[in-house]
Amino acid sequence: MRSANELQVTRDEKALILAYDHGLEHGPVDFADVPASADPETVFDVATHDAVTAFAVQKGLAEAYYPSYEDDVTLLAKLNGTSNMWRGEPDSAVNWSVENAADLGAEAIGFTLYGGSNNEVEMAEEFRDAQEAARDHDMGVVMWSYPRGQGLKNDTSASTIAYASRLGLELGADITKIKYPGSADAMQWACDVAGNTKVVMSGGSKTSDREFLETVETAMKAGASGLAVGRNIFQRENPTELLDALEQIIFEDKTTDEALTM
Ligand code: FBP
Repeated sequence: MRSANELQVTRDEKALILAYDHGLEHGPVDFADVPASADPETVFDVATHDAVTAFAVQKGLAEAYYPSYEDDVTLLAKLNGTSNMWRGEPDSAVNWSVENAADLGAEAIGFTLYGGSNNEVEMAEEFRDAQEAARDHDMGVVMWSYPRGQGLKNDTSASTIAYASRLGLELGADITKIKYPGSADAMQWACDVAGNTKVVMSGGSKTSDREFLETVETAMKAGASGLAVGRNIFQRENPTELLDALEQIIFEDKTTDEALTM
């Protein structure tokens, strides 16, 4: 079985995953502030930045655009996803098979698990099938571990986020993507219980450059292995500048102040 340090989607054991599944998960409203970001080519171009270790998209974008970028972009196939119009208990349709993603050239799969949802059991069983198929194809496995639903009052509490990162280890992810739990101590707890699974922080809604970089710096110092980010990159007019700074913090261990003055 592959070990996490053999992952094609990491650089020096760390990851900066650019996520661009928002057209499905949130809808075009996420592209309103920077209209060019609705054009997949614009964001595929951003994904060619050296700091980006993998680009997470749904099947349709991969089929239509990835062939033009296969030399410059590492594809992470986000297999499941649901639109924001769904009003039921949190759930995620499996839109893409591992076999098809492997044929397209994906190096890893991404899969959302809503622990605590009424649909957790079915989602975990779907994850099992995808995880085992990914092993057969020598692909990395990234879990979007987002507890939410009827079982949870606070889905970003320290104990919930630590549980989220542990689910990734228990169920066989190489990398587990969690929401930032609000403090260095809580992030450290989540990283400590993740064993040898790499933990990456989810970007969340757009914030200022400094606020975002300081949160990433805190997460890295607490034991995170990087970041999986969407809106904080493609909702900026000049995403390259922020990626340059993130590269310094994630891969060169620089502080926010150092990264902003380079
Ligand atoms: P952001 O950095 O924009 O938060 O993207 C990360 C991500 O996990 C995306 O892959 C996904 O579309 C989105 O967040 C889902 O966010 P939520 O379900 O919390 O609205």
